[in-house]
Amino acid sequence: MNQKLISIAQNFQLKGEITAVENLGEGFINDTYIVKTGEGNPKYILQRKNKRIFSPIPAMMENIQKVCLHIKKKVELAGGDPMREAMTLIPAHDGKLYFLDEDEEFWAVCLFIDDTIAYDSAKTPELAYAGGRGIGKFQSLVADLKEPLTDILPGFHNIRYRFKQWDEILANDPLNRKAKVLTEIGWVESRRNEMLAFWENVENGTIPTRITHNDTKINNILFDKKGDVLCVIDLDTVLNSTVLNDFGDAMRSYTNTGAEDDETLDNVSMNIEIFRAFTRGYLEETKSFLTAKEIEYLAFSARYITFEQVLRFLMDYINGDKYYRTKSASHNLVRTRAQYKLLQSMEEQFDEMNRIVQEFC
Ligand code: GN1
Ligand code: MG
Repeated sequence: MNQKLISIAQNFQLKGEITAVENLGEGFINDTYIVKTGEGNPKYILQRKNKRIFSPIPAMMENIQKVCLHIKKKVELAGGDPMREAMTLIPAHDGKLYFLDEDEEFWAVCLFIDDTIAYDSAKTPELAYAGGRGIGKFQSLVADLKEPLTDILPGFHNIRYRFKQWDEILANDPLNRKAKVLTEIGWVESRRNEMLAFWENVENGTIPTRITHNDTKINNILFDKKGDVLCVIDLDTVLNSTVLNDFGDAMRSYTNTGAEDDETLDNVSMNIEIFRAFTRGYLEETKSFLTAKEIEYLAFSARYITFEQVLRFLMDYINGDKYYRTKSASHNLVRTRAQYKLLQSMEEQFDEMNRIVQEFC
């Protein structure tokens, strides 16, 4: 067993003796492990937080703690179980929400919630409906959190900022990859004005900003065995932004009939029945507080976030794969093409997506 990981975990206020530290999941950004502490004791999630992406990490952990404590309070008031329906951060022995190791890497621990299921895709409308309610409920639970959050990811879902990065990276073209992807660059450029025009509504306040999750992939939600959403996890990206990011990013993962990095493009398309079910669940929880503008752009947000992902994967490919963890030299390009196929499918079904939103709002 990895002695280094054990000694890192020992810096946190854990119950019992550590018996194992094992790899968990395949995150693109953080390194994640499960810490076991023997019969009768809880399990824990240990993560090395990526300081090259989230900065500063202590402020990020404060953001997460504010959101967790707020949700716990509301779950308790509603008679729920705050240890299962909200994440619980475990402090280090010095009371901090992180531990800084000798290599200046940041580590954090939270409680592992047992008896839950995380899915990588939404195969049934029932699961998508439950997922929609879960994200909607998360947004309504944090809607009245008044404490300010630190922006530890400036410009995260801001397409103006993403285009600025894009223009710089394309101008540098460090590995001379640009010439190989002129078609793909055209996909991004031909949508530049449309995407910037949408984002202007957020910049000028026509679309309000609220506390949002910003990484609502289906595997960032824990379901219980009955198929209901128990707890929304992976709160690194909680920020003040638009709820549309959460809806859009969820649709990017839930509705995809293929994988995010599918090499067989025929596998990839948007499943409109999954879109319908998620939208129904989401609006049940949120239509009481969403504005007419937010509802107007709900369907478009799926295109927006999927477009942004095409741009981010392609930009990372051109930049030499510095952001996302990749499994091969072309991985980011494969992801780009697969996400573009999904985007096209959304564009084709856009009228129907808008009709569905109207049906449930
Ligand atoms: C990253 O951390 P993870 O794997 O849940 C990324 C998201 C992307 C996603 C692509 C902080 O999410 O924005 O949409 O990969 N997170 C960050 O699947 O960049
Ligand atoms: Mg994440």
